[in-house]
Amino acid sequence: MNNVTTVPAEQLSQSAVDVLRLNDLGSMTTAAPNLYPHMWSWDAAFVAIGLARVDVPRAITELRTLLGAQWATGMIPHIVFSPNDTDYFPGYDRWGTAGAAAKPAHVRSSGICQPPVHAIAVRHILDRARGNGGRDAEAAEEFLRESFDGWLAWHRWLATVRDPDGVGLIEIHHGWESGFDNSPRWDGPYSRISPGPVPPFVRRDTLHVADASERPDDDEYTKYLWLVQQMAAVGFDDQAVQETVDFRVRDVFFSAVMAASTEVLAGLAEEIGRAGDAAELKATAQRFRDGVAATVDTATGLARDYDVRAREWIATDTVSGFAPLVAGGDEQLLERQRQILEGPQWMGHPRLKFLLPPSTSPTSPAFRPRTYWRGPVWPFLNLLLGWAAARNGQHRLHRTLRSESLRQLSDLKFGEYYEPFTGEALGSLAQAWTAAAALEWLGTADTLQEAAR
Ligand code: 2M8
Repeated sequence: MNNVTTVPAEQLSQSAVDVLRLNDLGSMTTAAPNLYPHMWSWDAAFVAIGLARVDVPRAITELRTLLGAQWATGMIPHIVFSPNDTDYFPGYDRWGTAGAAAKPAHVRSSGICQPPVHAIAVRHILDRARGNGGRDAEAAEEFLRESFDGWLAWHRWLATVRDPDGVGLIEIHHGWESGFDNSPRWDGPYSRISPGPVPPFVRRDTLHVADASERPDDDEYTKYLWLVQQMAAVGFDDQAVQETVDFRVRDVFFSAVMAASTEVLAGLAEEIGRAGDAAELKATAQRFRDGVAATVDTATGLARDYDVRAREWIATDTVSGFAPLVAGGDEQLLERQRQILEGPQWMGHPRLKFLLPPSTSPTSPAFRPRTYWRGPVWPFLNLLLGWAAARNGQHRLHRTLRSESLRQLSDLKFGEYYEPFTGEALGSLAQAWTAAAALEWLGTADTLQEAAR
């Protein structure tokens, strides 16, 4: 294998495994040791992808734990709180989900969701396990059959409750649901929110990063908590939340993950003889691919979000503009997107340390190289883009993302995010999904890349 790490590949692999062990609470992996001492939904999916490279049964356990927190509606919550006493804020009590009718009584979770990467993770587990054969293969096949209805319910809930008009775009009710918490994408919608009274709070996140300015500010947090309060006030009831919450946005990147993952789930359905479900899922995937493609601004070539409350498009120079590359679809659109992504405003920007897309383009006035979702490079996202590039047959792009990611991750810090120009690891170190990304990149066979040479 032609690895391009600047440390021996075995050392990177071992360090990544060590990070996953450090975060391992037994049946769940914390997103990071101090800053995020609980399980996050889409982090868990990436963690499972990484774990599948080294320990298939443990990868299965990760997804089983997450699915065990599924609400009666089908929603998979964005945080599953660990039983440990931690100083994460807002914790379970502050979420106010204890009285939510749809939450199973034994589950301690938040009341919102995150992008559905999970079926993609199941696919990875199955493929690795089949490669290993024996007990791994048996366990993965069994897990697929056991968990399929849970994933199906999750995708159906998203496709109906979160796309009530059937436009092929997922509506979110909090920036946290996007996973791109304080991205410039949400500045417009948040600027229109005037929070009501929010009980006093003490943040903990700023204690766990070297510099508080890398995190969202207090005004942003007040609005984050206000939205949680609004949802708690109506018991996190889907219909009531939609009618009352101040933040209603169609998130194009979430929708792209939905399209990609639903297509994968359709494939899994076929494998276990669920032809009717497979047909339904394929149609849903197509609806979301179309929905994502329809957001593209023909002038810029980038996809946009849509603010439902303000009835306006949200056009930003953020990496979410490449949602069609994740969703898949029309060849011409994907080719244009790939050219923009590899061009001077993104991966080809002359000041970049590594040829990897920053979360906001360095040419945008909104770009902040050290501030969370406003500019830094996020390794897990590059893994997702790489996976999609391989699926799209864009082997050169896959090869670049892989080799540059492996060089970036050779610092062995497994940063939550990276300063694009210096390559400095920022936010939390020993971030679980970053370690998982390293393992998956290391394991990705070069045959994909050879095919393109
Ligand atoms: C960040 O989000 C959480 C809130 O959900 C936080 O800031 O406390 C985001 O980067 C999100 O995408 C990620 O899943 C989470 C855990 O890594 O951290």
